[in-house]
Amino acid sequence: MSSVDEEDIHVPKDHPRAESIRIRERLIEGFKEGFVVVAGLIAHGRGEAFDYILGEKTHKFAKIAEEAAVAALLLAINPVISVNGNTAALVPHEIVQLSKLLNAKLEINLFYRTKEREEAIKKVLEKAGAEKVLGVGDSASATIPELSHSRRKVDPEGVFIADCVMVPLEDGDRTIALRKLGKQVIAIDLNPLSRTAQEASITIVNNITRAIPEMIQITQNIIKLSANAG
Ligand code: PTJ
Repeated sequence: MSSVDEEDIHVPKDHPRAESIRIRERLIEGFKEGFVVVAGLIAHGRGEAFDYILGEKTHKFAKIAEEAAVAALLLAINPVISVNGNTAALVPHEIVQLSKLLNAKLEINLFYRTKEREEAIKKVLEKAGAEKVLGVGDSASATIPELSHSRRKVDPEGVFIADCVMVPLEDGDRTIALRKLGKQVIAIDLNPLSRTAQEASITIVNNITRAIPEMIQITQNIIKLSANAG
């Protein structure tokens, strides 16, 4: 489920690329609603190309990384999931569900930060069930040293004090800066050669539209196992 009503998207069901087109349409809708940036559409095209080459499926290496990421987030004292425009467009319900299961905070962090986009993404997440969204307006009052762009602004209750941060679909600078601060960084990035993918502590080379639902499943399995063991 996305923030966009699937009924509004007229993709013929029998189209051989129907799923890919539907996913693309979510970005377009997010763009029309003002919370996805033009560069987000370009980034999606790059992701699509890698996904196509990788066979549009979850590889074993991705599944292992997803399991490691869930374990790291469950073991963290202050886990945070960072959300940008593309993530909000592609997996709003799933990212909220995962944050609740993992007891991880949700923080908006944008490369192209504007008040309007922050508010729009906050609304998308709240509509998807989020109770608290960090990083909006004046609450992003702390700063990550060494970063000159808007991603340096973080929430003192969130990324600033986090020991483990998941950063889906990011550019590399912040990952490097967060690692220098001693934080564990989990990347979701279809480009295994990107600086984010190369610099993160754990890199999930998979489409976020598959990775997050799979991480939900992995978390639910772990919770069930520990309930049975306890
Ligand atoms: O919403 P903002 O202002 O924070 O801006 C977001 C973008 C995505 C524009 C910004 O973070 C950016 O410019 O990112 P990059 O540097 O283009 O990196 C995005 C990475 O995500 C690229 O390596 C893409 O291959 C990858 N990617 C794109 N779509 C997906 C993806 N990885 C996983 N799943 C996808 N669906």
